[in-house]
Amino acid sequence: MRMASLAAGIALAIAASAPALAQKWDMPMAYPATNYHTQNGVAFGKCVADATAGKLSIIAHPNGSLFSGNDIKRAVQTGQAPIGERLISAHANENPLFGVDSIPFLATSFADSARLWKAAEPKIAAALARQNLVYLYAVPWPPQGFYFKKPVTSLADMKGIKFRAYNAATARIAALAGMVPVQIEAAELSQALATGVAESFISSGSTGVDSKVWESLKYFYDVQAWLPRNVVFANKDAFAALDAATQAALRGCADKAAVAGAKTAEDLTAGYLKTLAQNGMIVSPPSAALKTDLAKLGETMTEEWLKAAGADGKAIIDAFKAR
Ligand code: PCA
Repeated sequence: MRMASLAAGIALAIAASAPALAQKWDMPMAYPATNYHTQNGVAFGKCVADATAGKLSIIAHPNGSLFSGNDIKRAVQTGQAPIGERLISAHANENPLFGVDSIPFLATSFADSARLWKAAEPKIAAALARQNLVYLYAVPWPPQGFYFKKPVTSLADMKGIKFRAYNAATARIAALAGMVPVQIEAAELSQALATGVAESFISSGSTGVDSKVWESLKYFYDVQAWLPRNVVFANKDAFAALDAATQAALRGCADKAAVAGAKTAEDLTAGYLKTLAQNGMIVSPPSAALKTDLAKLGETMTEEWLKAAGADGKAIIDAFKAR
């Protein structure tokens, strides 16, 4: 008994005198463990553990298991989680700048998405900083296309369909097309489609494959509307409490994760559409009429976004268009 408490006392004294205790950071994430964003986040955590010789380890909690997607950002802001990953455009209601990556038909390729993000990144980081968050890195999803049960050749064909939305832009598309929007996290998408709560949506081939969407839907239109991003951020106080070397390790690994994640996304894009087709979906480009309708919708939504996002928004778009 005495020996045991003595040993415990010594262990405590050693731990307390160590320059910094080994820390574990739980990282809530919203997408499945097999998704490349999650795997990239796990690799980021391993990079941090290696760079800090185990002083900081990051434990990924995929699929909304720790906090559901929509709660992750607030959890990190309030310090309930020290770090997390979230689809940033889902928070465009807090700040229109968070929706810069979801303006229809503005940046539709990986190269353009990278240029747009480069123009937006400092302003996004500053906006997050005002919310008690430290921006670490962002990774794009593949281009967004439409999933439907029946063939759709114009906007008029969409009328009345229940449309799963994941941010303000997708809800706005539903409204402009006369569809009925329902907000649903990716983790609940399969179930929503199976039960008929949703009958259509816009997303990447990645999420279509994750959700085995062919079990409920038949048509994918590769309209390439935009490439939204997941952002990884830390709680400002948790970050500030780290020593300088650990902060630098986080930053360095974040920069690597941004590059690796974007490359993986691009490498996987064609394969996702192939998998959809192999499972019986009809994968095709939009009809000429649908393309025309969508271009108009894109113009409307670009104007609306510029109005909402003000001078900062305009500066980003101008920088993006300047090349
Ligand atoms: N997948 C996520 C966001 C964008 C994407 O491609 C989703 O559908 O929730």
